[in-house]
Amino acid sequence: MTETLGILAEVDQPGGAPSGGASARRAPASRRSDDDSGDPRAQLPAVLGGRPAFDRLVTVGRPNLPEPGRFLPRVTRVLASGRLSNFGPEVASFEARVASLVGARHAVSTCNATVALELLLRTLEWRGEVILPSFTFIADAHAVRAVGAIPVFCDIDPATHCLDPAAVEAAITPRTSGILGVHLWGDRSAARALESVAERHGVPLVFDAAHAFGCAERHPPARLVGRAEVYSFHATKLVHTGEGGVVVTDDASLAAELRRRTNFGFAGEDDVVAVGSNAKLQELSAAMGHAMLDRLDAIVDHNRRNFQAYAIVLAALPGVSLRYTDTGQRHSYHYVVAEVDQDRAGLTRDELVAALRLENVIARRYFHPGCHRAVPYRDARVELPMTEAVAERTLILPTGLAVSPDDARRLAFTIANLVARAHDVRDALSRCRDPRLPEYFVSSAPRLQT
Ligand code: T4K
Repeated sequence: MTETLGILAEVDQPGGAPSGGASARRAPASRRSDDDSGDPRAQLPAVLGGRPAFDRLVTVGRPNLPEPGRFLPRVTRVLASGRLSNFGPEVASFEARVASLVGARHAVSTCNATVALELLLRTLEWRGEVILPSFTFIADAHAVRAVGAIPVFCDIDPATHCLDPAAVEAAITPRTSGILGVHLWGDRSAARALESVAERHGVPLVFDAAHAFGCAERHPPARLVGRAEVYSFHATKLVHTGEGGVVVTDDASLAAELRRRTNFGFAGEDDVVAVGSNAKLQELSAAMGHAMLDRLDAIVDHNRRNFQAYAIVLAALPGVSLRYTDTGQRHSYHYVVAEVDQDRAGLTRDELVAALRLENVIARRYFHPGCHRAVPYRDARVELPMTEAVAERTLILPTGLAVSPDDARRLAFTIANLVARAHDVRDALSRCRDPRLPEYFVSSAPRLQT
């Protein structure tokens, strides 16, 4: 459910808090670009010749960094130990911390989440059809294909952006070997309904939880839903190890089997018992992971303040709404997800993303156009109307430690300013050839093909 009211109620508004996007919409189009008030509402958008809202790049995905004082001593210790990989003590203690934080009995770390997904599906011997969303990162489809299974893309519920349990139920056939759910944007609210469907049909269920670290159900008490979950610790994630991932499960034999497969399938010094890979996390990466976990609460708190700063402004702005699912979850606020209603905003999502690039803001249109439209998968020719509609209107806004709440507020007002001048912005974009525009925007623009 798109609902920002709950979080707005929690907002501790400082003096001079913004009054909302409505006033931004009244910004007079005749104001000069050299207005130095610092309020983006008083300035011409960059696409109309004004100065960019930011003098540095503000981007989705800028990594949160550990505190050097927590990270560097660990690095020194790892170097002194002479143990750099193959199940050293940093990895072991990092896995233990992760397992305890997510409430699972076992955590098996990997070099990234994509490989973790592959190993998991291979270990579970999913060789038939695998039901999964198309509205997710392409890694999910690749993992299914990599183990020789057939991806069956299923539509999402626009309220959660996650698999629609009813659509999943309808997609189950005797050939279904499993369901790969995704807690997109950290939203776990559809997980239990999916679990009911899976149980009713006796189909195994696992989750891609790449976005869900730091997100948990509050009520009822958190427990693992599905047989296993895969988290990503990529640099762009809430907590990261540079590159890395982990499979968590309560199943000891699954964990043992997975661990073997991360190490070439070795059961002993030279006894290979399964087809494996080299998917191990390094000690230095685990050191980074520890230092990031030390910062977890501070990062979530920072993200919450950024989210609130966005929410205050965007709540009053017609046409651009912030997604916030409050179904008794603890959030990480790692993804600031907005939806653009082009009829009300006067701009399409892509136009807004393009205009923001000229303001030195890199917002992303994750996960456009959906896996089912990607070259390797588009032969499937499935009809996913909800996926297509949501993929067309969703954009992700920058957050994390590299973005301050003031930046978030400024960015939200910049969006409000663009929407307030939508007609002029659209017109200027249609003539704009700035190389900073996204390649897809330029190549899809009819004006440049003439
Ligand atoms: N499942 C889901 C649902 C996922 O979202 C992902 C990964 C996976 C599975 C697979 O997990 P891993 O195998 O990666 O562990 C990025 C990430 O590469 C990818 O990990 C992530 N999802 C996805 C959502 O985002 P791109 O193609 O958008 O990356 P890129 O290079 O454009 O970077 C994103 C932004 O971050 C850019 O604006 C630049 C900035 N950035 C990035 C890095 C790596 C930095 O400022 N510094 C950096 O070090 O995929």
